[in-house]
Amino acid sequence: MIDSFTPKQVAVALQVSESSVKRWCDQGAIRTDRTLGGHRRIPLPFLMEFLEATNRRLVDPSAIGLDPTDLVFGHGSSMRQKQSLVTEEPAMLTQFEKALLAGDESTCRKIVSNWFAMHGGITSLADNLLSAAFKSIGDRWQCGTVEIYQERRGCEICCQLIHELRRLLPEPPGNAPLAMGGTASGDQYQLPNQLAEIVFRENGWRTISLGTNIPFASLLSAARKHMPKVFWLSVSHIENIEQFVVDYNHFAKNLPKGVMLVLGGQALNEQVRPSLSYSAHCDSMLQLANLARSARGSLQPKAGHI
Ligand code: B12
Repeated sequence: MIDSFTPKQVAVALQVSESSVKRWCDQGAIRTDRTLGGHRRIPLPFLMEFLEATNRRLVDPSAIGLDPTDLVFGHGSSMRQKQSLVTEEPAMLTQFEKALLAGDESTCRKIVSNWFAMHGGITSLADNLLSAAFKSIGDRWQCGTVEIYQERRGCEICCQLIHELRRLLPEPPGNAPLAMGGTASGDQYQLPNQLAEIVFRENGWRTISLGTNIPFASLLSAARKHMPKVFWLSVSHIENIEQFVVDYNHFAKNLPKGVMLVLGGQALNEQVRPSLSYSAHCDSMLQLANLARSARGSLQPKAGHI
């Protein structure tokens, strides 16, 4: 995976001068590491942070070893193609789905890294690449044109890649607010739960993912023990709706005061949602990221109270 870059590489990737990048490093706009010899090095997560904070995109990702046009078109792609990476996303999605079904982990890794870098974070990767690819795989599984093992192997590959991205994120500060979550009994869906965790982490939260398929009583024990500011519940599958509503609402009612309960997942349709009590519901990881940012902002100590 990608590690860290020199100011010169980053300057070429952003199509700005090297001195601008060095200035941003020295001003703290781009968090920077130093080599033993004192040279500036910019780790990928810090570059991502900068892109997101300043609403910039990589103009030439190949300067930091990423080149989606190579993946989509093969070598020798024209400058015009390089300048319109966003319009190539449908082709990347098709290629990703193919690679997932073929079990081609290395192509999947390249596409995931490129998408992550192009968008400066996990949300678009989750909403526009992973969710879309698995939706199509699910439809093909239903039609019988995809083997069960191909779908499962695709999930294994993605779990692995998400784990690798997680390692790239900076450690949250010890005093950051805590978000905790997981899935309830009968829900075995790992990807959305892992992605929700990374969204919080990427937005400066400490996180505890409890994993999948956990009885509500045990989710409640975890919340009481660790007292998170936010508890996310990812709901992709409900075995018995009536039972779920009873168990869920008991859980929600008994959560310690002050814990914000945030729901998401494709099983929470219009039929189920009105019967549940919660603090917020998000349809996408983009919405969750916005919530994570604003909830964190409202928890920051005010000036003079530090
Ligand atoms: C992979 C998969 C599985 C795997 C999961 C493996 C694993 N280790 O995670 C396994 C094998 C468990 C599985 C089993 C089943 N599956 Co399945 N599965 C899928 C598949 C292909 C992909 C789901 C996925 O992981 N997507 C990737 C995530 C990232 O995307 P997402 O779910 O769209 O989530 C996005 C948003 O909803 C939101 N979001 C999601 N969760 C959360 C949480 C929070 C907090 C927030 C804020 C946002 C959020 O953000 C995400 C990113 O945009 C879907 C197809 C599809 N259309 O999704 C079928 C699908 C969901 N499965 C289906 C079925 C029928 C089943 C089974 C009932 C099959 C069976 N007969 O056994 C079982 C039930 C399992 C169970 N008890 O949990 C059907 C459901 C049909 C329906 N509407 O009822 C689908 C739609 C396939 C299909 N086309 O028929 N499945």
